[in-house]
Amino acid sequence: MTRLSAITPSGHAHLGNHLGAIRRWANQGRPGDLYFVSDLHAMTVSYNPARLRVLSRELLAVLVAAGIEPDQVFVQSDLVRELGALSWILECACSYGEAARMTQFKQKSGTGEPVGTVRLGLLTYPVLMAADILLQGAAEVPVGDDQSQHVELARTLARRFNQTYGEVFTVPTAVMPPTAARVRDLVDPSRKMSKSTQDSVGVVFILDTADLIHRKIKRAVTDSVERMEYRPTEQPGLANLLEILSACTDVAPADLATQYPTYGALKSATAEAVVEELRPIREGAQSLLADPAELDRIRKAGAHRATERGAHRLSSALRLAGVA
Ligand code: AQP
Repeated sequence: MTRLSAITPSGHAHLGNHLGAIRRWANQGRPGDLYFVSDLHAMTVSYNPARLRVLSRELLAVLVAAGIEPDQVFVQSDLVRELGALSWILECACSYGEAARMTQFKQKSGTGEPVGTVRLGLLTYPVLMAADILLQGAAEVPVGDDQSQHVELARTLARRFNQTYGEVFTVPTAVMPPTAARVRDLVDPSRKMSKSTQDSVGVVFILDTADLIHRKIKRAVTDSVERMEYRPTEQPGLANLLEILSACTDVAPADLATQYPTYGALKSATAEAVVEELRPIREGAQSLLADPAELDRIRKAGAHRATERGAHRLSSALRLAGVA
């Protein structure tokens, strides 16, 4: 049974991506699972093409360096022809109303841009996501609350296609990943650490140097309470640091709070733990990025496998839909 997960190169991968997803993928993934860099999904908002290319490569290197088997990873755009074809078939099986009622579309299209200028891709990308899932025959898609509606759409489209034209697609199920650390921005703990945050001072990137990680964590916002306790609502900055250290050491945040006399001591310990947690990935990713031929080889092999995997589903879907 294949599980399919993705990460979007909307910025550099960060500590939150690592603790909340990548580390789990590497440690708890099963042999048939697939992971991909969803670069096509990064195009629904304004972006820089050269940067997107660099970030996609970097993210592929990070996934492999984190310990995900190279034969389980691929880059989405390497399947652009297959996905483009399947997306069109699925768009023609999807109503405008179904796409327009996606909560994420409503939220992201209501962020100040006049509605007429919102990219059509923002409306249709859940259908592309359905194509990602259905092309690979994924049975399970681990998603957070914000994406479960998209998997529901993929289920609807798979069932509709199967019933209308003929049985081709596995109907996928959204599965809730086990609760993982939700890492918050170090400077503004009211929001989660994000790749696309404009101000990177509060974001620890996986490829940051040890020195930079120390500086960022040292400048993390805490509070003036100066009370060493794990109280996420009253002291969110402090709780974030305790949770990060907990995720790196496997000691409960409340227990950690009793071990450090000052915020400064906690910050030093957290920075040290984060540096060590990220070190093997940073070093592994850097050596892959310094060996473009090897990274290209991994990428090509992944693209070949993923294309082969989906080939019979795509050709059946096209044939049953009356084209090609
Ligand atoms: N701060 C976080 N703490 C824990 N887990 C996180 N994830 C993201 N941020 C945190 C998890 O990383 C995986 C891949 O994320 P994604 O690329 O699908 O997009 P995202 O969740 O929207 O990630 P970002 O970093 O916040 O990117 P932008 O800025 O583009 O929105 C997911 O499993 C996610 O839960």
